[in-house]
Amino acid sequence: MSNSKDELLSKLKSVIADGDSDQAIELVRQLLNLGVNPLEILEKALVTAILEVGNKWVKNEAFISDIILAADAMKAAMEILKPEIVKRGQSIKKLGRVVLGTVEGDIHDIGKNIVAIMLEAAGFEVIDLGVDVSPEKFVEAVKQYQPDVLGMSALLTTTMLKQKETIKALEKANLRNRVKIIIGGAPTTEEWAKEIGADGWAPDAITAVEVVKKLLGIKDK
Ligand code: B1M
Repeated sequence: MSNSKDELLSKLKSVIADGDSDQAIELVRQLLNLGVNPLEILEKALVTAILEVGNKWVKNEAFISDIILAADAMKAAMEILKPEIVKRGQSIKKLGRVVLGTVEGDIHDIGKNIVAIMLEAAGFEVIDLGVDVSPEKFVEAVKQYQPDVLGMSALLTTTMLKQKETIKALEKANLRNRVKIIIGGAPTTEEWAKEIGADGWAPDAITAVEVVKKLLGIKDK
């Protein structure tokens, strides 16, 4: 079992890197049928595949089109994994509502989508605003959905400035104190979060869930 599991994980990683969505879906189904934990599939095959292609791109060993295809295959695989992850973490009572989005000018959504899945699995209601979300749209969403937490993801050093702008826009709209704010994304740091007046920061999706719980005073049983 462990051999075929490892083989399938490695095959899945390479078909995602090759951008083959159909094969990726098929392999995820096979791994789930073998009883492999969906989080293990996510980390060991999906995330490693996209980072490997990304590293090749940085070294001029891959084209941006390769990353786009790999990201599409990863998304197709995630569609199958998501319900499994959420099912395993299901809690009866919703712990709170989180509005989430990638900031304006930024279309990276793989990390944000993983954060959304983990939050849902932990029992939060997640309203995902998608990518390229302007400060105005975040402000409107806080008015409309009245979330407990607002989450902003940014993957570019240029777009992380939009996290700051959004907090300023919330202050201007007198909404800042109505919502806790968590930020994340590869170029962000805890210092940046403090500097812009966010309430929390997380380097990865698992920590994001812990931080959101902490911000809302939710203790694990
Ligand atoms: Co882009 N890209 N990209 N890219 N891309 C990076 C980010 C880059 C670091 C690559 C590099 O040069 N080394 C670089 C940014 C440099 C910088 O600003 N410092 C870069 C660049 C330059 C660009 C373009 C400008 C390239 C171009 O067009 N010339 C362009 C910009 C487009 C735009 O947004 N306007 C661009 C485009 C793209 C693609 C479309 C091809 C594709 C995105 C596809 C998609 O997302 N649908 C892409 C990808 C895939 C990457 C890399 C290779 C991988 C990003 C990723 O998905 N990581 C990336 C290089 C890298 O990171 N090594 C790169 C995996 C993911 C699981 O991790 O997103 O970090 P991550 O999320 C983690 C944590 O950060 C955290 O939890 C997640 C899960 O554990 N987290 C949060 C994330 N959000 C959070 C929110 C939270 C809390 C935690 O609270 C709310």
